[in-house]
Amino acid sequence: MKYGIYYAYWEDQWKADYIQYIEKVAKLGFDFLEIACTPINGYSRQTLLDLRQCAADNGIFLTAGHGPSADQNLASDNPAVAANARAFFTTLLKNLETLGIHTIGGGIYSYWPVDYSKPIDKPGDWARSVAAVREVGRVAADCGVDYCLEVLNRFEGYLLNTAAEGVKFVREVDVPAVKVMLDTFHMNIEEDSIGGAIRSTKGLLGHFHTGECNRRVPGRGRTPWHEIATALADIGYDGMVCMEPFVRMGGKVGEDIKIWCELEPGIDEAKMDADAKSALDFERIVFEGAR
Ligand SMILES: [Mn+2]
Repeated sequence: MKYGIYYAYWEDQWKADYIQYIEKVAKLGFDFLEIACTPINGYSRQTLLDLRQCAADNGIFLTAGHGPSADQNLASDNPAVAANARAFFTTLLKNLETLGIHTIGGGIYSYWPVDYSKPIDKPGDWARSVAAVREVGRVAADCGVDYCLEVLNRFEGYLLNTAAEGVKFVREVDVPAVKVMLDTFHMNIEEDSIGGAIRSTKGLLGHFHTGECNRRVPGRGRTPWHEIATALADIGYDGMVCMEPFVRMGGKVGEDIKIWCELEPGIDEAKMDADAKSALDFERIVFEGAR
């Protein structure tokens, strides 16, 4: 297994100076850093190459996360929006190839956060999204990128709420580079059995997010980590485990993640670093111990 963390733990916007986080997480002992895609299509080729080199120089690799905006929605019934979304992901995947990134994950079959003031057409969006993800997934394969569809809880998405839906969708897409992605925070809300949900994705699981039920760092809450680690071992998952903690209010990140209380009162950057490091140690013990 490889262990990583999402940069947005420390930031309140969906973009940042990623160089500082590459250096930070390498020092903390992580294998990889997950970055947000929001700024990537605006980067020059040199900036992409500089980021890639920085990761290599620090002995880590990068993965990508993305919550598509409404105009990047592959499932849209508006042909102009769907075309824009396909163009966005095609450009993005080529940029990820330049960055040396081999994994993108998130609600990259829909958009996020969903606007529930509008009517939802799940069957129509599902069919449109399967066709569009098949097309984009082939581009991903050409770029050497696994296109990982994150199963999200009902309050954040409506197309894939359970591992069973993720598996069904990925089988319909039927492109090997398109995989299922699970997240312990979302599974806690939607799955009868977290271990069972993980086992149901055998052979199709491409990426894995960890966090407690309230998105604090792994190991601080009541998430069944032993059950999760055992299930991942049972299906022979040897991929990436990316912790995705969010503990601070404020900014676009706090707004989109819905952080309305102080989860770690008075926390500063040094304490956040120490918490990330101890959560990394916890994950290595629990996940490697189950294998
Ligand atoms: Mn996640």
